[in-house]
Amino acid sequence: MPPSIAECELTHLEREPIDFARATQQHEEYEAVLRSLGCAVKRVPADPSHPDSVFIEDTAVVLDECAIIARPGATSRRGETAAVSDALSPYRLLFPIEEPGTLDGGDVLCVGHRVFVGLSGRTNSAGANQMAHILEPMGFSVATMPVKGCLHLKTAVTALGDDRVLLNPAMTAIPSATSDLRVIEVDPAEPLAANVLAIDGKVLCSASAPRTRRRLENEGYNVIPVNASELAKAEGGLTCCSLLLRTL
Ligand code: CIR
Repeated sequence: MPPSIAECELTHLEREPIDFARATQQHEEYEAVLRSLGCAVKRVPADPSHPDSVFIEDTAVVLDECAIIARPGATSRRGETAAVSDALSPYRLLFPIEEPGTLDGGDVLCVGHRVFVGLSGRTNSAGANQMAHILEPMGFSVATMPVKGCLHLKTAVTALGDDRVLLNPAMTAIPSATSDLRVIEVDPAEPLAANVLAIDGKVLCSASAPRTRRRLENEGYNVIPVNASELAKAEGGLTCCSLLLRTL
């Protein structure tokens, strides 16, 4: 993470000072949780000319079959994808989103072979159509979802691992043709709690969302609270600080 994170993009929040040492410590704790779950963590070098580059999720969508290289909706973030393409190219065949499409990885929710693309301030329908053209021949279904009052689709809904999702119904809606997905709703007092990161049945959840954490535990999930308060000041959540890929 570069110290220039202080100049990050902000859409829904007022700028507040970010304590860089604390942000770095929270990011290291996040990496430690990933390692404790069996992940090998590989870092892409921090680039000071890209203040938001710690939010690597937005630069790509990694599936077992391929990786899509995003074309971020914020022009300040377009240059982030080159280093990520280099890091991913040994592992996956890469397909880039091209102009006029824009797409942030944070707007792409994958549940098995179902892919949902949020139409947000960052991702346009040309980007969503390109996703469909790339992925449908590989056996994926691709559908769009609305995004209201938040930055990305995955601020509003994330996958829990099986056919379940954690969702804030005030920010998005599952397409009716996909009503077989099982939905757990966030506690209404915690509107930003839907951004959780599920890894093999364990769920990383923001430490600032204890009520939603209890809801998940009541459903049988093993929840790991993670403190990401400094990155939250940059509108980052738990999914956005990593790209998960299975080594095949
Ligand atoms: C941005 O506005 O692009 C960054 N400040 C935050 C990006 C967070 N990314 C994500 O939730 N996937």
